Amino acid sequence: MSPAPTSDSVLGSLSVYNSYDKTPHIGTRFPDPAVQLSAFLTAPNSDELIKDLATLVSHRGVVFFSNQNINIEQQKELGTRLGELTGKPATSKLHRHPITVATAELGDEISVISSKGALFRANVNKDKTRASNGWHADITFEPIPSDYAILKMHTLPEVGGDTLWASGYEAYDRLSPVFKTFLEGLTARHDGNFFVKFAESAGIQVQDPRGAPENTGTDLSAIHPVIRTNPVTGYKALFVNKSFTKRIIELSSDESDWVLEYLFRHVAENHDMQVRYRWSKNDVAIWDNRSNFHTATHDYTQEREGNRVVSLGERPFFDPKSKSRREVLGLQN
Ligand SMILES: O=C(O)CCC(=O)C(=O)O
Ligand SMILES: [Fe+2]
Repeated sequence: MSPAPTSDSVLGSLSVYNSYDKTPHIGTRFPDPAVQLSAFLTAPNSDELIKDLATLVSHRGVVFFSNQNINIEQQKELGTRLGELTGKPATSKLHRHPITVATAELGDEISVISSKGALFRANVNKDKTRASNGWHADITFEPIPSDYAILKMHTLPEVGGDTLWASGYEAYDRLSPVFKTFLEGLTARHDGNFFVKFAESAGIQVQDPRGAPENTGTDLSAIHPVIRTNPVTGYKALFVNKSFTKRIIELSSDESDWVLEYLFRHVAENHDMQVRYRWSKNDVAIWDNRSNFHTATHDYTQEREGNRVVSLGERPFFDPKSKSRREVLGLQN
């Protein structure tokens, strides 16, 4: 049984705008370019709109807006307010990526996602590895990882360069009850130290601290629960990803490799818990990094570029009393 379309109770004040679900489990789109995020920032009910947007993103995983005029400063403001209005710690600000150079034209709180730039294409597909190796959630190597990310694409190839997202809620919900229980007791090490190696070879300093007092030092690794509770929805999500998660601490290394391999395939191979977005110029995607995964598609040769803001949330936790999305929505397993 698939879920009912996203209800007005989840859309809240955004239900006055036209929107539709891209798939049953993940992705909602506001197709009308008259709906502008920049206008949400100054509307009389601005806080209500932005809080409801954060709630919608947390429920639906990723939300798309068409042809947006939002500028860099506004994108940063939106990134900050999404988390602030949904209760994140006051010390969690916008992330400064370890290899974003402070002198970058747009400042160190913007990641330029570019087909030309070396930074965010570091290690990507240079060995012609499988495309499915790219699945990740942003910066999970940080002790305080991201709540929300906002990406606006301004330069696109005529065709190609789609982005895919997968639901961590649905990934959790599709596991058998005993496997769920087994995973709920476990923690895993996430590692982004390839960025340190990259910084050394490029002769740049690793940013420190990186948007929260806890995100400091040059060992880019952290231990997080394998199943994580999203504090906005209260739902449980799978929280290991192919790019950064290296080891389940409580298992032997062989067991860990085997379980992680299963979980990475579970995310990459269940295309019925994924959504794929074909970008148009100045489209914006906003996603919740706590309970979703995403991956780029390197199938084009023309230029492609966008600007990304990644905000920081809470230290990941697992609440044994939290519920599964399927349980709450009354969907059968
Ligand atoms: O380029 C893309 O499609 C996605 C890049 C990415 O992983 C991100 O913006 O966080
Ligand atoms: Fe990413």
